[in-house]
Amino acid sequence: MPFTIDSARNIFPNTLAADAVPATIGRFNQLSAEDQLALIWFAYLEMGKTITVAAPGAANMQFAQGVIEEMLKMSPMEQSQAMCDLANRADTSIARTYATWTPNVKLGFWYRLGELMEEGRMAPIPKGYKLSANANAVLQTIIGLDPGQQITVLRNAVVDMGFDRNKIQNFTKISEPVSPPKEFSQRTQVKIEGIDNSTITNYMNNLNANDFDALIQLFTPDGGLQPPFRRPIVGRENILKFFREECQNLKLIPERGVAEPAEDGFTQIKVTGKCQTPWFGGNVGMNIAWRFLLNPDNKIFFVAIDLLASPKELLNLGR
Ligand code: ECH
Ligand code: GLY
Ligand code: GLY
Repeated sequence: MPFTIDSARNIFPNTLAADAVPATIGRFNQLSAEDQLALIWFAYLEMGKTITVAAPGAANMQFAQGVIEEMLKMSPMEQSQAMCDLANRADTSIARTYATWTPNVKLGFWYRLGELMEEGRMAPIPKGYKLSANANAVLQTIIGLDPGQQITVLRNAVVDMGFDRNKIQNFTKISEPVSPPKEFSQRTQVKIEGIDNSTITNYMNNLNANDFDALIQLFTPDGGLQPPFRRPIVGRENILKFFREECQNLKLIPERGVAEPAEDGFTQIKVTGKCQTPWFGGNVGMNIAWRFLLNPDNKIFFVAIDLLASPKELLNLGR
């Protein structure tokens, strides 16, 4: 039977993903808006002791600027309400605008609000706010996760806030501009123990160079890409859009892999290694697996990116 995107998702089934992330997000979503915001504040402070987040680029911030200025004019009570509305996914004009932003714009917005809260220009999480018992339990879970999982929980919490975009008519996404790919002289070449497939190395090198036009050529027209904890994105046009909106300035550091024949002349390849986000740079190395399915022409029919449960999983290349 020929592969479908659905059947391709099951290659290398014993890959252990960090299920703690969706489980924690599920518990987080049950909390009140006040608890959610305070919990993130405490988690952010706690993480700040060991890892530093980079300031968002100016290009990224310009889109959030209007809402930030609008909020600066509000009374502290109204500011707190606007933040709760975002966490509650309420139908307000700010929560609608927020919904149109790509993840990096949303993260940049909260980064700036955090700064303003510290400066006393935005309503803070009240000193001595007492988390509910459930919220405190979620906070303790987050503190116990490894840094790559912690920042994934925070990112997902921020991405999920705002009004439901599916309920907005004439929805247009607001994204930071795409910077040009790296000069050839500036590019790096990965080396992956056990893998000498040109599609795989080109995938890593093109993504590291922000060369999304070259990168997308490696996929079949009906190919799919499954980011961590998400449904597959299918078709070249959609995948290219995802690369431009969410994948600038990532650093992929694949370490080792295994390649083996699959049905119908396809090849399945699993690679493990690290990935860094521009938000935390070398401070946080996420443990990642890439599960590729290549067609007989050596094009990518499917790739899943998994956030691994533990560093031990980096050595798990069996089936
Ligand atoms: C404050 C209190 C009130 C509420 C809030 C606050 C602010 C919170 C802030 C949080 C900032 C969090 C950040 C998180 C960033 C996380 C980034 C991650 C990136 C992961 C990327 C991966 C890439 C994988 C991929 C690979 C591929 O091969 C293909 C593409 C792709 C405190 C005010 C809210 C400010 C900055 C987790 C894994 C490898 C799939 C992308
Ligand atoms: N500071 C990281 C970013 O703007 O993506
Ligand atoms: N940019 C990270 C992700 O899609 O999970």
